[in-house]
Formats: sequence, structure tokens, C-alpha cells
Amino acid sequence: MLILHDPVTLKHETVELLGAKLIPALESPARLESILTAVNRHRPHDLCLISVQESDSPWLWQIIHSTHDSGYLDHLRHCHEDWVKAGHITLDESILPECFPSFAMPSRNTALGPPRDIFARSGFYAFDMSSGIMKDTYAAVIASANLAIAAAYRLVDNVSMSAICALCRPPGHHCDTARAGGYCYLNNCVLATAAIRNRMKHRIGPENELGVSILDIDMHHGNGTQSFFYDGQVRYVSIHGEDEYPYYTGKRTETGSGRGRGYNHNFPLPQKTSESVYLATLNEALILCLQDKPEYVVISMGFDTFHLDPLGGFDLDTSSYGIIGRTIANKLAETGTRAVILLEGGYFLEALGKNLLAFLSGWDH
Ligand code: SP5
Ligand code: ZN
Repeated sequence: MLILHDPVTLKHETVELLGAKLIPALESPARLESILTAVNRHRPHDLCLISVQESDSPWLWQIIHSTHDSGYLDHLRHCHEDWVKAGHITLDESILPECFPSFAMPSRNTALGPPRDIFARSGFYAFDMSSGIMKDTYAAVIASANLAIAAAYRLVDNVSMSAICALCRPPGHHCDTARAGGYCYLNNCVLATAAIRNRMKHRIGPENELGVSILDIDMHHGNGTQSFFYDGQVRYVSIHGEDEYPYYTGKRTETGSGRGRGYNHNFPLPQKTSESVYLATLNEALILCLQDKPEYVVISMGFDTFHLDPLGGFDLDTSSYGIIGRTIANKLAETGTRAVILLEGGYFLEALGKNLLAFLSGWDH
């Protein structure tokens, strides 16, 4: 299994408001360090870790601009500098928004354009207080997006690979076209999907969306990813904690709209769900995910389903991830479907590296 990494992703280190306390964000560089330690210890067996440069994916900017709002991209790029210049924070501090447009306010519509006030703008381009912006956030966010896109291109171009894994950080599945949230700034999963579709256009044609499906098995519902494809025919299948963050999405009744009706599938599961119930649900989810025999699946992989995770709640252990990896790989092999695996959440540092190794080793079995 090829694993892609970029050291620039380690530079993003910010704060969040959790349980009414301002704390160092649980989505921290230490997460990746836990993973890198585990992967390096395992080499040179069957895992190959490589660093990726921005120049490795020439379509990076085209894909980012076709996925995200240009005002939002400008904001991500410049807001930290603007806040420092205005004297609101020092160079080493982070921005956190404090007021968000609500449903009742017409300015919630991004089409009306961003507000001028810099506090207002930070809330306009976010939906929660878990996505701080520090001086290196933008660089890390672009590096993370680049990993997702580079992974997609490498997979499409190397027919002998059954899967490739990108160690994306920050994660992506909560943010939409113009709003950061849940530690996410650019939607890596949507970017990888766009990159695959870009690369395979000559085979499937621009109108046919059925060549790629998405499987999201982070603990949290991928509200952002769902929003991109809700009225399109890119199938989105998610297993996540019921009534967990991001709270307002992820119901079974959300099945897609317009020509996307029937292409969105949510499997909310209760707190402390057992391994056997989880695996039964995974099998159901995989059948839906593969029903159009897609050539590719993009997997939003989170390890916050671990039983000790501070944001988690399922009863999964390290060995469960081995079974999950093997189950997915075997099922995909039946349809010849190949996978881009993207890192999303997972916050129990002591086991994070081991859990990822178990998943990838199970995949390669
Ligand atoms: C990518 C990702 O995993 N983002 C998750 C962001 C969650 N942020 C807020 C979590 C609030 C959790 N409340 C405690 C629930 C403990 N079961
Ligand atoms: Zn999560």
C-alpha cells in the first residue's frame, strides 16, 4: 500500500471551543506524528510512505477553484494576516469566529457576497468554533488537498494498485463550498472525487457520475461531502454516530434530491455500537456503495469510531480496523473497484497509528 504524506500538513496547530472551554484543538500535529511513528516502524514491509510536492498535481488549483467558493478561498488565504494587521491577534494566535449568519438572516446566502467587517467575515465563512485559523493553516490546508488529488491521480494512472492512502490533515468531510467547520477547511474527499472524474473523463464522459462512489466511515456524518452531491448522482454512503456532531444532518431520511434522489444513504448508529452490528452495517453500506459497479470509491476514513476516542462512541478496537479493512478490500475486489483512502478524524493518539496500520494491513492481507 502506498501512503502519501506532506510534512507541511504538520504545521497547522490551532485552538477550538469544546464544552465551553478554549483548548488546543484535538485535531493536532501529534495525530500525524502517532501515525508516522507507527508507519515508519512497520517499513519496509508492505507500506511505502512518500512525501508529495504541490507540483505533483498540476490540476490542483483548477480542481480547488471548481469545488470551493472564490471568496472563501481568498478568506482562508488572507484572514490571518488581516487579523494580525488590525491588531486583533498576534502572529502566534488563532482566529475563531464568534457570530454566524442564521437561517433568518438573508446574508447567510453566500451569493450576496461576504461582509466587510473582519469579524463578520470569519463567521460568514465558518459554521462552528472548532476550525481555528493560524498563520500556517492555509499552507497545510493546500498541502492536505494536494495529497488527496495526488492520490486520486496516482491511483487512476496505476491500474495495478487496488488502493492508495493519503494522510490528509486537516481533514475535509465537514466543510462545504464556502464554510469551514469540524476541523475541516477544504473538502479533500470531494477534491479527490473531482480529480478522479477529471482523469477518467475520456472513459465515462462528463455527464456520467456513476464511475465514483463515496464511503464515509468517520465517526461523524460528512455533512459537507453530502451537501456537494445531494442533488447529483455521485453516491454518498455514510456510517456515523446518531445524534453526534454535526447534529443537524445524517438522518436516514436524507436520501438525496432531484436527480440525486436515491443516491444518498445515511446509517446512523447509537453510542457504543458493537463490532458485530458495525460490521453488519458496513456490509449493507458496501452493497449500496457498489451497486452501480463504480470504478472507484473514495473512502473518508476516520478512527474516531475507536472505543477510547474522546469524540467517539462505538465499541471498536484495534483488531476491528483490521477486519474493516479486509471486509472493504474483499467487497471492492468483487467489482474490480479501486479505492482512494483519505484520513479524516481519530483523536486517541496512543492508538491512532496502530489503528491505521491495522486497517491498511487488513486491506492488503
Ligand atoms: C473530522 C472530525 O472528526 N471532526 C469532528 C469535529 C467535532 N467537533 C465537536 C465535537 C463535539 C463533541 N461533543 C462530545 C461528544 C462525546 N461523545
Ligand atoms: Zn470525525
